[in-house]
Amino acid sequence: GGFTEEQEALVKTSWESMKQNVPELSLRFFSTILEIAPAAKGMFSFLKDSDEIPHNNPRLKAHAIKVFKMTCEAAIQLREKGEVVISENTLKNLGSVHLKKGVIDPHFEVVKEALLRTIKEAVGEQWSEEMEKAWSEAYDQLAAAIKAEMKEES
Ligand code: HEM
Ligand code: ISQ
Repeated sequence: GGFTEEQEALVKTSWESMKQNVPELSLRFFSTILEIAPAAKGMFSFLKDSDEIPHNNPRLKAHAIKVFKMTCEAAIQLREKGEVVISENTLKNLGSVHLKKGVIDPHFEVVKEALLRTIKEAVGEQWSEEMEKAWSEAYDQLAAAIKAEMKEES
């Protein structure tokens, strides 16, 4: 079935409440990725010169938040157009960055799991199965677009 207005609203309202706390959210998200897949450490330049996750790295924060924002955008487009549309330049850049860093398909499941866990923790009692499903669907469609571009470029 299509992406409903209700699903779009679940994503939008949870993101609105989460974005009040961007620094903590981005750190939790990133830490959770590395918790699930410690081997992913080597891919991120934020960790180049240290073993610890930097607590105030503006690039880490910006990129982490972009994943949330883009997933939220994807939800809006899924409801409006029935598909995720990303500008050609953005998609080409995302494809080449992830390809160059050595990202492969199973990594996308890791990031998805980390995203969902971070949201669950952040929204507390607001969390529901419907909310999880809405974020999952939006993320899956966004990930599919990036993966397709990576295959195109490889
Ligand atoms: C970089 C988004 C999935 C690992 C980035 C950037 C964005 C982004 C916006 C910054 C690009 C730039 O520098 O111009 C996303 C989105 C994803 C996704 C929206 C899924 C829907 C993944 C996955 C992995 C990953 C599955 C693997 C664990 C990385 C790495 C970088 C990166 C290693 C480079 C960071 C650095 O500067 O060192 N991603 N990403 N991403 N992403 Fe992702
Ligand atoms: C880049 N791509 C996917 C997930 C991320 C999480 C934190 C920082 C950067 C990221």
